[in-house]
Amino acid sequence: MNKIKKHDTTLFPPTVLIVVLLCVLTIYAVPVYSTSSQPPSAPDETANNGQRNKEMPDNMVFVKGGCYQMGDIFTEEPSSSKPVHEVCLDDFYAGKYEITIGEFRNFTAETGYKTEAEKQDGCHSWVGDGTEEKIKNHYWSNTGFPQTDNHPVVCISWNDANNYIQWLNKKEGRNYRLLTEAEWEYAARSRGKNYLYSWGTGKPAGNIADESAREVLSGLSIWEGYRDGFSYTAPVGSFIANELGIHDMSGNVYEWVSDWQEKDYYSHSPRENPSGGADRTGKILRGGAWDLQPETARTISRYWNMAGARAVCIGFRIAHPAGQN
Ligand SMILES: [Ca+2]
Repeated sequence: MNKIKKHDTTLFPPTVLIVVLLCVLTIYAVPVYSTSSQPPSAPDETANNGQRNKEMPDNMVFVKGGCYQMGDIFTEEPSSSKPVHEVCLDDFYAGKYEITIGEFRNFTAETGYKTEAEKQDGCHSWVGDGTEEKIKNHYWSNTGFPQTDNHPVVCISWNDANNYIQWLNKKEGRNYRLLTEAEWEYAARSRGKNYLYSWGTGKPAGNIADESAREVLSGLSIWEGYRDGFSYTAPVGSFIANELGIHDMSGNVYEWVSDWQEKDYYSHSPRENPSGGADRTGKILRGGAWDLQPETARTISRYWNMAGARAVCIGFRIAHPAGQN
């Protein structure tokens, strides 16, 4: 187990370490909090315009492709986010929001689909103020904390997310998919800018583990002094969008991407449209969550879990290739 550092360099309390182990299973990188970041690239307000397909739904944001330096450009710390390497991407669309409970409910109502949490032994959840356990009767619409149809759906495995997408494609006649990991980071950094969090270089503007969360879960490691007002998940779009118009990439819920994980993948991944490693034991997650240490929400932080894993911190966002309906 890697040492997990928070910003004061002390280790997390044991309870939080357990949460990370259960909720995330494997710390794939060594998250190191840093307030230092390089100055952002000069904004180019027109660079993302002009090629949107008018038939795409409004909740899909066009992202013009390009090349950027993927990985941990902020520290010298060895991690799976090294080495920094150039990646070039085609145009694509990214969901403006994480998939909501209301959207997922449409899927289950129409198909009778049961998630892996429902069919098996539940969903990793919080118990009391600082312990996490897999609770058998916890699943996407019964998570143990308040949710509305506008909240991001959680307790969703990668397999569940994939099944939702296949249903949506059949229903709408499109080619939705998950973002690749490289697309996710490119979009979270507003087309590859040097942003440590998706909100850019300003003060935090997302639902992360904060003072509000610690009021109900005292064992959390939080962003000290920050209060986002949400103890659990927040309705999607509660915070300002990034420069591309995409909400909640840093924080709220971890987002499954399409890539399989692979040790040292960044050392040999292809430059053009990388689509993931060869080790089919786990899928990559990005963006951190409402209940995890704030550094998990960094744009360059990488984690993975089994494709069947589910937890109250895990949901997903959809994507679509450009040039197709
Ligand atoms: Ca919060």
